Amino acid sequence: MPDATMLAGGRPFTPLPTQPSFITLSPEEKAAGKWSRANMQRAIEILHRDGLLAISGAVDLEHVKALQESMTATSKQIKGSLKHLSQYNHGIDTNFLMSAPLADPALRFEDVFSNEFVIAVLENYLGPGIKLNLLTANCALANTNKRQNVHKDAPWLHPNCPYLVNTNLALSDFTPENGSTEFWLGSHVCSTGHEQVWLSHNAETPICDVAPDAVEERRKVRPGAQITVPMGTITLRDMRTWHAGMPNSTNEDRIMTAVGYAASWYPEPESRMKAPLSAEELLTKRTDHQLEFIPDEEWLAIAQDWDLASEASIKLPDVVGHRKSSKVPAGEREWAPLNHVADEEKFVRGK
Ligand SMILES: O=C(O)CCC(=O)C(=O)O
Repeated sequence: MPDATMLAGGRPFTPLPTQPSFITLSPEEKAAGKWSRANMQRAIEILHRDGLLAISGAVDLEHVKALQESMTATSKQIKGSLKHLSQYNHGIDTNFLMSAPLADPALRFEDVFSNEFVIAVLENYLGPGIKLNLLTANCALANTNKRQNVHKDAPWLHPNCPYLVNTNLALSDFTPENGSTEFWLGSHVCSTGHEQVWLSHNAETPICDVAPDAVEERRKVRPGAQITVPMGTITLRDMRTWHAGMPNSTNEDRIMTAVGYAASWYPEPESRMKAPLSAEELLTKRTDHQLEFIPDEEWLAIAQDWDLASEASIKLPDVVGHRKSSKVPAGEREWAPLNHVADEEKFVRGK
């Protein structure tokens, strides 16, 4: 926790943290497969306050090691094939998206891809009936020196309440040296389209980036910081929370898996994220989903192709608020979050 400072009259005042707050599962919770009431309350309080929660002890470390070995070998293969900036995330050659080995039954771990503790927290934070809608992984490449802009994973006008949560499993110790993510805790609460960058005054939707002046204002209140979390930590991130991928100055790729969930009321995407058929039983075991299960051979052919410029590549799910009006299905035109941004209020930056 940050140091306490003194208020007038000698009362201590502890500033809000800039590092994630942890909950460590107790042996009793693990044996019961169920949170204690007190830890559930703590988890929900942390998520509402910070937009980020770290859980330790929820995943078997042998599973983490096995995934790290497999995915590090895959990241090396991917690196050999990268030619264009469109193959990196956000066009910065520091970080790319990958898929976890979901078609390999030996690596399809229930505590990673359908974790009962994670799901129980999200059924309270997002509300009952959550849907698994996102399966990715992030690789912060070894020996890199560029950072991403501060952004939200929301190139759309997002609802002003918890609506999507991404859950990341750290496959190694994450430190500022190896490119641990920079998080701006608490930014999920005060954030609207007014803080996002728009490419023109008449653009229908903003892009992910947070406007630089909004970043500087937020720095005065609660600055961003690169997190330090041990291997095997699961972080739950409200998708509105500002963050950035950072350079990795070590010789080892830094990888985390990602499983994302949507609130039950979140609209059906026009195109769902694809997943291998052999993983359907596991991925639908505890929650509903917004995935399209396809034969494993078809999935394997595209699973590591994240080129934004390619039609054939695997794609993130599209979002109703991101579609051109002509493509919004009937009945969904009422997509209108509270944070309407008038054209003249938009922070505009060209490409
Ligand atoms: O890998 C990370 O640390 C985060 C990367 C990120 O935010 C992104 O690529 O959008």
